[in-house]
Amino acid sequence: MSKRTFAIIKPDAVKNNYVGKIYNHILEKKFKVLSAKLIKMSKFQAEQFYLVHRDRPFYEELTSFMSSGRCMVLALEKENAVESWRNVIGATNPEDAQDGTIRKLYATSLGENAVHGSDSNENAEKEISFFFCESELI
Ligand code: IDP
Ligand code: MG
Repeated sequence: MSKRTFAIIKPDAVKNNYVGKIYNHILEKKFKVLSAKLIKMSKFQAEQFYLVHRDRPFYEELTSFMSSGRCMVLALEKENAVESWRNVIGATNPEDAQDGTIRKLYATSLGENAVHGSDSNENAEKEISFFFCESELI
């Protein structure tokens, strides 16, 4: 189970037409896409997904943004997938992200930072099952 992670191409990146470019990063870094779909989260779904941040000052801004438009959710597979994907996306704040990372290349701001990546194997499995049923992972 340590081979899977969960990614979101966030509403800013979808709006800015970066889905194709970000998908290319995923393929070039040799992740296997087990499933991907374009969705629009409800405010409630965004609040549930980010429940761990409910006491943070940016919770309202974050959940409004994440439910503001279409995003792409993906289940990815690779050896050491969680850490590997975090390295590909870069630091939370695009200003701190290393050159060549997705957030450095495509993020709009700290809040609207183009992509999501799970932070642990346990959360990856929780997040995958938040959006996908096991039979969709192929
Ligand atoms: P991560 O996405 O790199 O794991 P987290 O700290 O888990 O970063 O925060 C979740 C998301 O909340 C970030 O990706 C970003 O969209 C948003 N966020 C984090 N910190 C701030 C902030 O200080 N202001 C506004 N939005 C924030
Ligand atoms: Mg996080």
